[in-house]
Amino acid sequence: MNEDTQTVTPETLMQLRKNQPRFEGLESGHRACLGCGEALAARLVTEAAGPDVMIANATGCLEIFTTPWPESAWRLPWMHSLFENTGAIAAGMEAALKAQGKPTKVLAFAGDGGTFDIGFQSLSGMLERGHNVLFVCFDNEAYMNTGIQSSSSTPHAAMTTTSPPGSARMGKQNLKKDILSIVAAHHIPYAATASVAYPSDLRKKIRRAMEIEGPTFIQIHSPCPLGWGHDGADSIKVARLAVQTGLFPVIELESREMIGSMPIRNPKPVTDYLVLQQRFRHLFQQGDVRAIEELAHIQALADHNIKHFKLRGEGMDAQDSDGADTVCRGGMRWA
Ligand SMILES: Cc1ncc(C[n+]2csc(CCOP(=O)(O)OP(=O)(O)O)c2C)c(N)n1
Ligand code: SF4
Repeated sequence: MNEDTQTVTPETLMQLRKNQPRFEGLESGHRACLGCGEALAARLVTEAAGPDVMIANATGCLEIFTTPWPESAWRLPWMHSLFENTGAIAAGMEAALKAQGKPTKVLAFAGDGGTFDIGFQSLSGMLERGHNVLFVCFDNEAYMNTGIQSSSSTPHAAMTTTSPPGSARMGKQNLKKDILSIVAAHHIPYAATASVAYPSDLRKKIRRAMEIEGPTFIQIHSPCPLGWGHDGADSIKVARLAVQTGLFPVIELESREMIGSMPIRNPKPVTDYLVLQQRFRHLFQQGDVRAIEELAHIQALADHNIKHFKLRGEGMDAQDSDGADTVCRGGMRWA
């Protein structure tokens, strides 16, 4: 240790840290659509994870809009993996680092198609073998990069190119898969959901998932203006309503036990959320009995979530779905 480092006090270090620019793992100038929830989520995740990570990124929108050859928007070591092997690639990166005496968390990124469906087998293997990997699912509820095909994360009744509404059905017939429970059933130490509408909660969960040794998993609800059919300027509003209606519960599990949830102060009717999105427009056709039944069904799903996860808050709470993250960094209020 030289003389200079000996004179640095903890206070000086703290001040130096405060003066540091915020770390940005994803640079601006990528090619995501206006208001893309996935782009915002990836920026928040890398910001919270810090510079000492490597990323394996499945095929999908995030991979495509950040790396149009020969450019890259990443400021971190980043590797494109296939749809079906992201978990395995991340596990290999982690094992190689460990063998070199540089044990560090590796990040794995995938859309819902690359997590719930096509990448599930290698994700399951990685979790079961206990690799020190944080797997982040950017859940935009369909295969967006190839033209909005339905995935097992697509919510019930949503219109996609492979679940068009018509005389036979009102959009997607099946329910959204409960990936969090499936992942938690691998006995991993930490699994959580988060939303781009609540950046502080999201960052906190990323930091928590990074600290814990072993496989961790975070599912981030990420609106896609193109696939959901809403105005790009409304992405945060739409994401907040998904939480405030109870349709997307924000919860935290440790070893399968629920240890936290974001309370809902005043649950909003699901129609407030659905009506903003063209993928549900068939549910608002005047006089259509099937549409009325589907709306009641979706409301029942939200009510079930609120009851099952005990999401109903009691009075004002700065950290509930109305209070949390109501102020942006610049001091402006979210809509
Ligand atoms: C095995 C395999 N099947 C299909 C494709 C084609 N494909 C590339 S990206 C993509 C959609 C990705 O969807 P998702 O994982 O949900 O991510 P998003 O684009 O929505 O972010 C598909 C189907 C592929 N690359 N590999
Ligand atoms: S299609 Fe959706 S997920 Fe893909 S870049 Fe556009 S807004 Fe983002």
